[in-house]
Amino acid sequence: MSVEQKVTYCRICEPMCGLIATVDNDRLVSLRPDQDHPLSQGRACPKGIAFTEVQNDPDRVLTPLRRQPDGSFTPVSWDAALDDIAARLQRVLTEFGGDAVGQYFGNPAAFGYAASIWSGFFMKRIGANHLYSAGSQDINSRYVASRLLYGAATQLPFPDLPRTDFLFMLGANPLISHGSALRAPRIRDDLAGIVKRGGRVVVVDPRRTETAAAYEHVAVRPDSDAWLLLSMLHVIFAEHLEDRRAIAAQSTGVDTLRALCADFPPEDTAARTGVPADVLRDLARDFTAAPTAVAYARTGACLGHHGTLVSFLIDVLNVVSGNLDSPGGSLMSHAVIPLEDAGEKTGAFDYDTKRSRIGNFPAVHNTFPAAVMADEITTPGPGQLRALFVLAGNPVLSVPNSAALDQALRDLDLFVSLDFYVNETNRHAHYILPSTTMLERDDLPMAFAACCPSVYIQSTEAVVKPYGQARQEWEVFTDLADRMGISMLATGSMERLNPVLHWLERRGLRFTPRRMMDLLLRTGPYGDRFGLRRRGLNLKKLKQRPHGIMLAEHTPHGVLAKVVRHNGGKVLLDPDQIVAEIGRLGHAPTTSTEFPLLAIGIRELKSQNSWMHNSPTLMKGNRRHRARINAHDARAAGLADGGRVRVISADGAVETEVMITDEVGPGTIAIPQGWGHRGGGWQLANANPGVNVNELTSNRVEDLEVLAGMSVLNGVAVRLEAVRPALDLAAASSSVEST
Ligand SMILES: Nc1nc2c(c(=O)[nH]1)N[C@H]1C(S)=C(S)[C@@H](COP(=O)(O)OP(=O)(O)OC[C@H]3O[C@@H](n4cnc5c(=O)[nH]c(N)nc54)[C@H](O)[C@@H]3O)O[C@H]1N2
Ligand SMILES: Nc1nc2c(c(=O)[nH]1)N[C@H]1C(S)=C(S)[C@@H](COP(=O)(O)OP(=O)(O)OC[C@H]3O[C@@H](n4cnc5c(=O)[nH]c(N)nc54)[C@H](O)[C@@H]3O)O[C@H]1N2
Ligand code: SF4
Ligand SMILES: [Mo]
Repeated sequence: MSVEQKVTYCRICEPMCGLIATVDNDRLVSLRPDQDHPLSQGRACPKGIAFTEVQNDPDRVLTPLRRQPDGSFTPVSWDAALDDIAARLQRVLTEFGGDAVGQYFGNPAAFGYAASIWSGFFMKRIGANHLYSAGSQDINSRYVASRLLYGAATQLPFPDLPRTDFLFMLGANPLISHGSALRAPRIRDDLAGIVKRGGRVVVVDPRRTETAAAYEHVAVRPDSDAWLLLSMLHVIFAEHLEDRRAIAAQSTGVDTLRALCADFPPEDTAARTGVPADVLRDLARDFTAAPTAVAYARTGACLGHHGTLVSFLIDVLNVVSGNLDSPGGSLMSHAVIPLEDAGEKTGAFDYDTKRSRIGNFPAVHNTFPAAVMADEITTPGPGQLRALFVLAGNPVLSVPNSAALDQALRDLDLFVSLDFYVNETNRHAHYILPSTTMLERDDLPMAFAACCPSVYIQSTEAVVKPYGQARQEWEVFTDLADRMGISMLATGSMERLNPVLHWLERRGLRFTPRRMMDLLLRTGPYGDRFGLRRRGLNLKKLKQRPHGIMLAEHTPHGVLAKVVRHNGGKVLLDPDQIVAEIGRLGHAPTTSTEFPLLAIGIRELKSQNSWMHNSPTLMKGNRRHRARINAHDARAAGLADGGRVRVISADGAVETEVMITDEVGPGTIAIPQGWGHRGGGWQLANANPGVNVNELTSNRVEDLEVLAGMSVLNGVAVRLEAVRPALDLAAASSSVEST
């Protein structure tokens, strides 16, 4: 076989940029941006290009591994691994039932349709009650806000970037993250375009981030956004700036909301938010006066003590200013493959239909807060978690109080990881099952692809065969079900598909994730309806157009009444949960004399959460873990730039390097997340480990956000201590000895 060029797309993060893979004899040689991709148009970031080094990483896990009593791993055959896992899982199920079994679903799993759907079916089939995901460290609060507002958790409004005149962005840094719950591969150009058209981009962030520095920055104190947004709404209502027609047409409950906002004049909240009242008043006036405007928020809004409320209020701003579901405002998410819609109908995205054993948190999408996972493992009694699958996750670095989880994982009767690295989490697993990379599987866009200002779809085939013995995750779950003598599809949400299953079976065909997606695509809004719509889509047609198909330049607006699932198609502005949450504001002081500063996280351009620190290209240039500290706080703690600091919270302490900067104001410290490596496998990452910021965060039930069980990862109260340089210590001890 000769060298080939294969068209594909990146699935590391949400823009899903187009890539061209150069492949030689089924080995990946390189990746480059796809000039012909309608959305990314020849753009990709360093991570996408460096994925070649992940694909070809000599540290990759390429055979099933079994952990030995001494903690080392030995290669075993797939048959040996799966036979043993099936038998042990069956034993746990027989003795304790599904209440003792669970899965943690990591972030990369959300980028492949097959793994997420099939693992979900498997867990449902065996009645696994302990489902967790990266979502409780990321976006579940946003989902709950949508559930309350629209009755549809997966309805995620997003900014119409190409047409807006005013982007009000809170807790997002898209010049580095490339956008989240938003698919805009050329977001740098989109933001520049707003200003070029005479519009404004305002960034509310405690740190003067790359995005804030490029546009207008409003520096806010960490974890105070709820007060800031309530004050903006206060001004809008008090000064009668609201769009009454839009409010009446689109929503119910405005009177209660207006009354609640009355208690938050900006003069009262300025001390907490750090935003002067006149700045905030001007912001409210300018936002409502702009011809079109949109409020958008991401993780910085979701990871504080009131993440659901903050996400909720962002959408409320869009409603009351007349900018929801309209061009240049916020558009309702719109999927070409209506997977979310199917899930909403079958209860896959339910809220609060059950509660966690530890902490009594409402299930979000049938998952509980990952923060309680450690206690679920170690707390005896009915429902104790004993068998856990971790699918594409590294919760020991990503979940609060990682030390507790790191310890608890050792107690599991069965711990299986599906991954291609030995990381900080699965080093405790009984088995690590080598998974395919994104380039070794076919794919179709999922979830956040529906948050795109244009309607676009692309499919990809695998560009290389699985290396070594790597297998797709969905096949592993099918294999396990076969070994356990169960049909994954027979029950629960799949019942509706039974006639299709039987039809396939009669023809000797197996129902696969791909067939399911084809079915959804063909019966969806752009589908060919099995020939009834001649120009409609099916997977075969997508395959013939590898750069994807642009279906409409602009995502439809004016769809609200159709997509809102409750309340006669109207947005609910005063759900009980939100009224109660506003009542809870203001009680807990976030800092104290013992812990006077607030810590927030940082995402870095050349990291992807915890899993790309083994790429030599991304780690070039003396990259290291450093905390960003204001000169004022550094001086108070006796810290020097380049020196070492000990950051101490009520829950733990980490030691890292000091970087003195005015990016953060006094009282705020910013620490990169995703570091603290000591996985068995990734050697380069281990050699430059950094520290795990989640040793500072809390998994105590009373410290989690109430409505979605979100981990509180921003606004963590800490104090700083100088770590004396080794030289000083030596000098000190020798002086002690000489006296
Ligand atoms: N303090 C703090 N903590 C945070 C955050 C924060 O801002 N601050 N952010 C949070 C956020 S937003 C997220 S999403 C979470 C992420 O948390 P996790 O999802 O738990 O962790 P990741 O670091 O993304 O690790 C993903 C793992 O999946 C593996 N992997 C990659 N691709 C594939 C694949 O195709 N198949 C399989 N089977 N495995 C694969 C990688 O090797 C890696 O081991 O972290 C959260 N934690
Ligand atoms: N290069 C790179 N890209 C990534 C990732 C990565 O690790 N590296 N991770 C991916 C993942 S999993 C996700 S979920 C997305 C996230 O996408 P984004 O949310 O856009 O990413 P962040 O850079 O974490 O932006 C959050 C911002 O919130 C700010 N912030 C912190 N606390 C507060 C607060 O209390 N109030 C306000 N208003 N702001 C606050 C932070 O300073 C930060 O600038 O990025 C994705 N893209
Ligand atoms: S921005 Fe995200 S999707 Fe695009 S190339 Fe980089 S990692 Fe891949
Ligand atoms: Mo995330």
